[in-house]
Amino acid sequence: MIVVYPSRHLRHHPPSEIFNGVVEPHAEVPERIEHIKASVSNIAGVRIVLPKHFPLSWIEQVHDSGYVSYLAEAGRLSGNAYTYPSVFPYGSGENSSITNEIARRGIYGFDLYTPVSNTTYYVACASAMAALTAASVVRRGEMVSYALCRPPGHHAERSRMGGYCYFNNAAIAANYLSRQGKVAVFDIDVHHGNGTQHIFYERDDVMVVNIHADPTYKFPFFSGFEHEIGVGKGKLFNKNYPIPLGISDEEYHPVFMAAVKRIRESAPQYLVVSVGYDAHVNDPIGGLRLSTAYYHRMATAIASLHIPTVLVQEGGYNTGELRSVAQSFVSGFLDAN
Ligand code: OKP
Ligand code: ZN
Repeated sequence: MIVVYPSRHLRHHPPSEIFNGVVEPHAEVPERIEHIKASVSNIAGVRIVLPKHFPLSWIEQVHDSGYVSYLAEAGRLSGNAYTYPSVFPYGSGENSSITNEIARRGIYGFDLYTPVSNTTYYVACASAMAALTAASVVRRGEMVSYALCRPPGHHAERSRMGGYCYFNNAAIAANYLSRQGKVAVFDIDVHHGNGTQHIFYERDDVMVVNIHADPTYKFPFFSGFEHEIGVGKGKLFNKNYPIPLGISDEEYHPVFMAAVKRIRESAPQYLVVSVGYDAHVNDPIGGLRLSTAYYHRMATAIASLHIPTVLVQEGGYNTGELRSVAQSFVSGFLDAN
């Protein structure tokens, strides 16, 4: 398995996140990817590579160009301090003519978890390039590849950052592969991948299947409900499986297998998996109770689909557990193949 490691992620270290007015240390820390990389590099059959460069047009097919340039410009204005949205977020920045810098921070972001500094654009590009590199490996004929994306991506919409995400790495990979045939995205991060849903909501060439903690109680709160099924020709090409907080392997499994069946039935040529390790029992923010061994079982079931698959890293915040959870997941994939 080729594993793509974007080493520039080490330049990304937001100090804090603000939830409901309270400042907390930022959960999305550099050690996450260092632990995952260290553990998977010990598995026989894994080869670690650096991202290759792809044209920026692959980012701009998924993200609004005003948003992409905002990320670069806001970073230059911030210097090496991180700036946060300073007005209440409203609406979407698509085709926005607003130039005021304070207002723009509210247009192009939807929360206070996702600050911008002068390294943000650069590290977000590298993370997207890692996803594209992994997608190109599968396009060349490998059955599986794994992009250790950081920052993560699945909350980033076409023109808004949020949930620690700037560019939607999984959506960028899926859109790239969609030029070859039908694609499915399977998001198993504990949080709803609202950005991926938003980006493909009107498309029938990329099916999006999401299994996550009920957004009534968990981030992103505003999206991820069962009635969100896509619009226009995208109708029925979006499927959400919200699940109650606190559930463990045996209760999760039937829902997971229903999602797998849905993917099998859509018969995609490629699969992109948004992999979060934050549904694990010891994750500090997830709220579910999956075991380390269950990650092996999930990987086996996904690999049994026999669809060329790009794994894209999203969340997972217990830095003490990430080594064993990643090891369980990746070896599940390799054992099945
Ligand atoms: C990003 B990804 C705890 C609140 C955490 C933000 C969650 C972002 C998750 N202080 N809220 O999907 O793993
Ligand atoms: Zn998550």
